[in-house]
Amino acid sequence: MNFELTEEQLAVQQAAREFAQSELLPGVIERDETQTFPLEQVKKMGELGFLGMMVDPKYNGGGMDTVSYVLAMEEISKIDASASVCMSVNNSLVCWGIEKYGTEEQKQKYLKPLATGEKIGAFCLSEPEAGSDATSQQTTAEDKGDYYLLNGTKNWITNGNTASIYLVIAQTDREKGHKGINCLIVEKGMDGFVVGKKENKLGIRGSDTHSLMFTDVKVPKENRIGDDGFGFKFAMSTLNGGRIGIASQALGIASGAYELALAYSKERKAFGKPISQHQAIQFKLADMATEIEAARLLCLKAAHLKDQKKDFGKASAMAKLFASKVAMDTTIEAVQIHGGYGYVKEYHVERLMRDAKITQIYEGTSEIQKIVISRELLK
Ligand code: COS
Repeated sequence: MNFELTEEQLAVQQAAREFAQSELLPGVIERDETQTFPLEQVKKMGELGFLGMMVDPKYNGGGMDTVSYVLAMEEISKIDASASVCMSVNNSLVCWGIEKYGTEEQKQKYLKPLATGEKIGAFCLSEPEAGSDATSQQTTAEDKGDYYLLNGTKNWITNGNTASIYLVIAQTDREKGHKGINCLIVEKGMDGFVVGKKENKLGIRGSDTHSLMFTDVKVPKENRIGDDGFGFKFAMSTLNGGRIGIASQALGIASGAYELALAYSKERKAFGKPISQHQAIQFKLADMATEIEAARLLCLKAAHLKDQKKDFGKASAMAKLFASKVAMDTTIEAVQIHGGYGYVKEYHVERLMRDAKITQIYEGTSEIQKIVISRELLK
């Protein structure tokens, strides 16, 4: 077992840290307030290779390992979780899904521009009536010979308007249950595809979350990923990897809040000394740092298993379950340490606290993670 990062991994971490400080920090409060997607910043993330980090260089990706991805996700998420969710979805749901299960033609056509960030991807599983219960898809993809006729509505889709390539999960044969579900690659601009309203959210307010409507959209058969009926397994397998991204996002939100609280505690004086000299604050800092370290190790373990091509479903669910709780607990304590200043926008921690909550909800709620983990334990 080796806990040392390689020089390459350290360089990725440093590059992400510098990018977050110089490009994401300016304007992050305004973007949150005005619900503005960080378009320019995401474009630069693409140029720096942060949107297709693990994709094979032959498809224009960075060819990096998942450990590097975790490190970069943590650094970006410390500053701007709205930018990092775009990064997570593009990398670990859309790029990974197409690279692992797509045809060579799909990789040439869709993966290449996704890996550079020239195009952004979205993953469309959730529906008004299907979130945790992902098999009860109401969206239908009727088999019409050489194309599918897609009808239905998807909800809470990250990158909903910014994306131009969408992985849409839909039911083809209801009698076959989850074995009758397919995943189709849908392009923006296809007739009958409309981007619906933008959600006004508690946190990650800069991210671009929309509903999507499909009315008689003709999707060519060659846009189906995998064999007929593979769509549900595709979604589950892809989400296993996506959860490493969201766990790392939660880790970054937590460590960002902790770093702010630590710095503030050394400056702020109360009862004649910096508050960091009061045991009440020291104990909070000790708990935060310990829990963050544990969350980081779970994220890195899941990433390591994935890099070793070993089963990582349980590890990624554990990482997400734990890191998202740490994000919530740490950000609440960071606000507490900041006192009144923590409750106003300029000090960032209130935003991080709002951003933390979604990590316990999307890509599988904490309750779903417990189902995934306990099923593995009881196998
Ligand atoms: N990884 C790989 N395959 C998986 C899997 C996983 N994590 N979970 C389930 N599968 C496979 C099963 O092996 C099964 O395959 P077989 O029919 O060949 O045995 C198939 O998928 C159906 O699984 P299952 O019968 O367990 O389905 P359930 O309806 O009981 O649902 C849960 C399982 C709850 C785990 C699943 O619906 C889920 O993960 N839901 C949350 C989805 C989610 O994250 N939503 C958020 C939206 S994305 S922001």
